[in-house]
Amino acid sequence: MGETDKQTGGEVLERTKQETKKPELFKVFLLNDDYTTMDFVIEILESIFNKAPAEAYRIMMMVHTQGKGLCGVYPFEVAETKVGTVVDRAREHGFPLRAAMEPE
Ligand code: TYC
Repeated sequence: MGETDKQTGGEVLERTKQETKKPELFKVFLLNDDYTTMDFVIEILESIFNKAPAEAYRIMMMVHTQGKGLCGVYPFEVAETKVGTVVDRAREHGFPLRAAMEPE
């Protein structure tokens, strides 16, 4: 029986917990490597992270020069799916590109 379903003699108990929880958000990063092409990373940023070309280029160069770059902030399942899609797409093309997620 859930927190909101407890009853006493026909009366519903007062709710003590917040009814809806805010989704926990996760940052998704791309990580640098020496083999993935810059064009492929830009394509990933445009197609998976919905970035405009100039922003995709900026993020790609951030990863290339700083080691990692923020691609977006998403609820857990969305972040997890994007990381998986990046890795699947990269492996299909023979690139070692990696993505990571961490709590916001
Ligand atoms: N360092 C790569 C190169 O010189 C380019 C690159 C950028 C790779 C971003 C991965 O996430 C990455 N070809």
